[in-house]
Order: sequence, then C-alpha cells, then structure tokens
Amino acid sequence: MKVTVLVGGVGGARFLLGARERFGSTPFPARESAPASGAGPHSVTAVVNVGDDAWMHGVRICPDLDTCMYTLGGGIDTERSWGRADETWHAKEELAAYGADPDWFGLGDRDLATHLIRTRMLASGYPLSDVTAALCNRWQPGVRLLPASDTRHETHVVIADDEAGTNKRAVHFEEWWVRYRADVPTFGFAQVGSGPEGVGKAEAGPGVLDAITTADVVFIAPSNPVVSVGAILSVGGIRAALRTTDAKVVGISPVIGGAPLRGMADRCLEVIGLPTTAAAVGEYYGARSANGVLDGWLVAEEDAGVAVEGLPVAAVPLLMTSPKHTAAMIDAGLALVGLA
Ligand code: FO1
Repeated sequence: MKVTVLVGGVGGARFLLGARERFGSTPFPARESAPASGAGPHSVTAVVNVGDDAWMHGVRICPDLDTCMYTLGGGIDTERSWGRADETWHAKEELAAYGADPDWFGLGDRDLATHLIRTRMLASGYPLSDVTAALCNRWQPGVRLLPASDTRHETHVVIADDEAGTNKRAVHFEEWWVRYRADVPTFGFAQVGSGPEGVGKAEAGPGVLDAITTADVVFIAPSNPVVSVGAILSVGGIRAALRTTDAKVVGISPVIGGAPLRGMADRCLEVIGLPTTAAAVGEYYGARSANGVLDGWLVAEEDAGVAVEGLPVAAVPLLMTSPKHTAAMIDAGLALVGLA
C-alpha cells in the first residue's frame, strides 16, 4: 500500500511514528545501491508543512521538517517535543549578549548544526527537498520526508496593538507563536511566498503531487488545521491533487471534545472565525463530494455522533500515546474508507 500523510510538526511527527509502526520503514533517502533492500510491501511519504520556516540569525530554520526528522530519527527532545535531546544554549546566550535579535527563539547548539548544514546547502543552490534528504541520511527517519514546497511559503500573522486594530502589522508565525504565545490581538494569516511582491502561489515540491495522486490512501494528520494543514493546502496544486486523486483521503480530527490535542489550534480557529470542534474542522476540510478534500473523518470517542455533510465519520480513540495506539487509529481510518 502506498501511503501519503500531510503533516505539521508535533502532532504530525507522532502520527508518522504510528504510520511507520503500521506500514514498516520506508528507506529515506532511498538507497541507490540496493533499492530492493529494505523496501517492504508498503511505503510512507510525508508532505511536511514549510509555513513555519524562518530566517533567524542568518540560518534557515524548518521547524516542522526538523521536528519530524528528529522525532523519527530518535534525536528529539521528548519534553519539549521540538529541538534536540541533550541540548545546550551557549550560542543563544552569546547572541543575546551581543543584543542580537531575536532573543526569544530557542536556538539550541545541537540544532544549530542542522541549520548550518541546511543554510550552506541552500546557498550552494540545493533545493530544500535535496537538503532534507541529505540531513535524513544521518537520521534515517524510515519515512520519506518531502517539503510541501521548495520555495518560500511562510505563514505570517497580522497583529495589532489593540482589538480595534491600531498599528496593524505582520509578524512571522514563529514570532506570533513563540514570542507572543498567540496572546495578542490577531486579525488573520497570510502565506508569504517568493514572488516579486512576496506573495503568490508557491508550487508543490518535487514528488509531492505524485505522492498524492498515486497513493492508495492519503491521511491528513491531526496537526493544526489552519497554520499547518491549511498552509500545506495553500501550496499550488495540492488541494486540486487531493480532490482528484484515486486515493482515499482520511482526516483525523486535531480537536477532541472541544479542545485541541496540543498547541494552539483553538486560537488559530478563532482567528479564522471557526469554533474549536471536530465538526467545524471536518467541515473546514470538507467532503470531496462537497468541494472539499476528505473521504472520511476520524473523531474522538468524546465526539461520537458528530456529523459532517457528505462524509462518513467514525469515533475512535485518538490519543497517540504510543505508536501502537496510533497504528490502531490508522487501521480505523483504513476501515472507514473500505481499505482495511
Ligand atoms: N517552540 C517554542 O514554543 N519555543 C521555542 O523557542 C521554539 C524553538 C524552536 C527551535 C527549532 C525548532 O525546530 C522548533 C522550535 N519550536 C519552538 C517549535 C516551533 O515553534 C514549531 O513551529 C511549533 O511547534 C509549531 O509547529
């Protein structure tokens, strides 16, 4: 079975641990030498959000790609769920001592090596997808990790000094998320691309549309529906590929009983005027028969009875407390769309 997963950071990485448990390892980067070896009956490809990506202190940081790579590669700090285990912060302290901005972002010394390699490769002309494969040579995540786009597609957030919108300005998503903890008057999100005026459609990265159109099943992981999944869906061609693929598309609700699993999905949904419910997110993605992208919607048992127009819904345990639990959730998703 060819499996493709749309993921953001923490929730997406946990879901991928379950996907690897359920479908086995996918050699990544593919071993040119013996492609047959290690390739089991299944393959798992993750299309990873690049909306959180940022230039800071002269290096390119890709939070969701790195969170997936470190989590699957065994290097993640399990307390924070981001960055490296056994981390130190000397470079961050030294930068702050120079008064270098930003001082609010957690740039770890071990993590910095990843950003330096990435920055050097980007400067040499390698696309982000090649950089990701090169970094994964070391980490061997056992899942193919593809950036949703190789071109800049950052999420920026319109904030202001007060609810009336005095002094509206745009800040990078990371500043909104890390510096302000989203606790600031917020008026919307925008994707900032690499076009001449800084906006415009970033096109899908290499292999992304193929991973969607040739899959047997596509999962939309329980990541932030607005700034992670929404940012992926806004990449040129991805929504259309989901609407036309022969694969079954199964979404997993990131909201359980009116609260997000983690992160600030509720705050993001509020900004775009949606309630924090499994039904609202299901409607936001929408059934393919209703101009949306889903063939099935998995909700938590707490949300049993939720209905979404034109969509089969199943209520199952959604807590990803272990890869085995997540694998069971994946089986429920396959069953919902007749693939189990
Ligand atoms: N999240 C934080 O809340 N505080 C941080 O200082 C922080 C630093 C950081 C550094 C590298 C990295 O890959 C991720 C980092 N994150 C941090 C997580 C980041 O904000 C992610 O974008 C969120 O987890 C949303 O996916």
